[in-house]
Amino acid sequence: MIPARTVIIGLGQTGLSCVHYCMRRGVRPVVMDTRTAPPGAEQLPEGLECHFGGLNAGVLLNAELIIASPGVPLATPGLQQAAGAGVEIIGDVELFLRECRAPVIAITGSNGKSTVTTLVGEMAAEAGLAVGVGGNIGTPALELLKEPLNLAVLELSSFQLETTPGLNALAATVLNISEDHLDRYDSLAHYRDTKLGIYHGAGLCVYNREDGETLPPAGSRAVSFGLNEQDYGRVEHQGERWLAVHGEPVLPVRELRIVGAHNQLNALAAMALADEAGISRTAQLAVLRRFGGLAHRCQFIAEKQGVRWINDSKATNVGATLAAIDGIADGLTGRLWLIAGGQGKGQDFGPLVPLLSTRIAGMACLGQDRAQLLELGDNTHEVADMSEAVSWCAQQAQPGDWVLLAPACASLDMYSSYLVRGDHFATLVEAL
Ligand code: UMA
Ligand code: ADP
Repeated sequence: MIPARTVIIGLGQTGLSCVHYCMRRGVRPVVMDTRTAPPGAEQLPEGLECHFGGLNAGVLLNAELIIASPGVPLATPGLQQAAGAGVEIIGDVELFLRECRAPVIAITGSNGKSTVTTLVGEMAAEAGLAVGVGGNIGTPALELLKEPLNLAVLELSSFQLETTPGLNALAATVLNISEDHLDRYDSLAHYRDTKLGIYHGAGLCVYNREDGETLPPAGSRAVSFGLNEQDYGRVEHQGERWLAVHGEPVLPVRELRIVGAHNQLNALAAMALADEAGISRTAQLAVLRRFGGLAHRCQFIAEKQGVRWINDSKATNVGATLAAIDGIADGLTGRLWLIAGGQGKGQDFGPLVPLLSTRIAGMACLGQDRAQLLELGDNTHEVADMSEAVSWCAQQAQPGDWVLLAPACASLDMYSSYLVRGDHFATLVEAL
């Protein structure tokens, strides 16, 4: 039941999906956004009460239910005040769960979420299930209610988990924890604890035994994935390395199209989740054999004058950039040129320093936080924008070298999303 006095905060994709959901249930919500001209305003139904340019504390205090978009922290003073006065505040995912009758597989982590979410979704479809895939990956969860489902696969950000108290997933995973979103959380521990909320009420917790920060609470029913033989892991078999389940080899790593140890972990996590949903191994392996990876994740763009150009625009934190560099290492014989920069979100870029003196020949630094990157080594170079970054790398690189866009930063200072950033890079490379 949606109460009559419902307030929706945020007019992005999530907020709009919540407005439509309420309207379909006969409730006309009040809409607020802290921005003066929020992007979805033109798509609102006529005559809704709207407050833009800030939150209206009086209306919030009088609400029966507040639905907050992920971009709005619960720590926002107006929300704190309303929560203090006993007003219920939830997010779109909680609203979805209250209506969804299908079991839910829930996926979070600093990196690899979209890859694992897509793998599990494709495995379920391959097994013939009516599966809905949504959440942080791009389709707001409420959109999934439009079709009858027998499984929902949700990618959840820490922002969404803040407002999802009743998850109770069939199986849930925290893939890994590394620094991200420290402009929103006061510490890494706070960010991690928010992510670990995904295990709340889960039938099975799938954790990364290589990363102690992903451990579920004591007493949980749990299984792990990692690179040794245990649970979901790897073994040597017939002279090569295989993915394995409880020590039994199931697929030679060579047959995976996604590369790098991080993607082997992603595949293992996906298998663990899919097993809990009763998806056959045959369906799982068919997907693992054909899935070539998502766009903007270590995506090969072009070879120009013997130089390979790779787009990993989705690397929006340092952990992802490190994984991308590791992932492509096997095929690289020449030097590596990196393009990085954008919004650093309060991260420590220190982990890039050892790479600048070993594996990275030079780094073009752009965007809002480029000064922090420039000071990491002698082989950094300031550029004004992506166009200059691509030209500089093209001048430096010799045949056999690779150029990688893996910015370790969000794109929002220069682009509307990482997708637009990656597309711009690809266009510039194609034009070389
Ligand atoms: N904003 C305001 N004031 C408001 C409301 C929003 O300034 O009152 C700003 C936010 O700070 C943010 C932007 O508007 O910069 C968008 O926020 P939003 O909550 O309206 O976002 P949506 O368009 O609803 O998209 C959200 C997710 N975005 C965020 O969490 C910021 C999308 O994840 C997700 O795909 C979508 O819901 C559907 O579920 C994107 C993302 O960047 C990919 N996620 C972060 C990440 O992956 O690192 C968490
Ligand atoms: P997310 O949805 O969490 O951002 P993606 O699957 O879109 O994750 O991958 C984003 C980037 O993170 C990739 O381009 C890659 O560089 C890196 N990455 C992917 N999987 C992992 C992993 N398991 N561990 C560390 N980094 C990863």
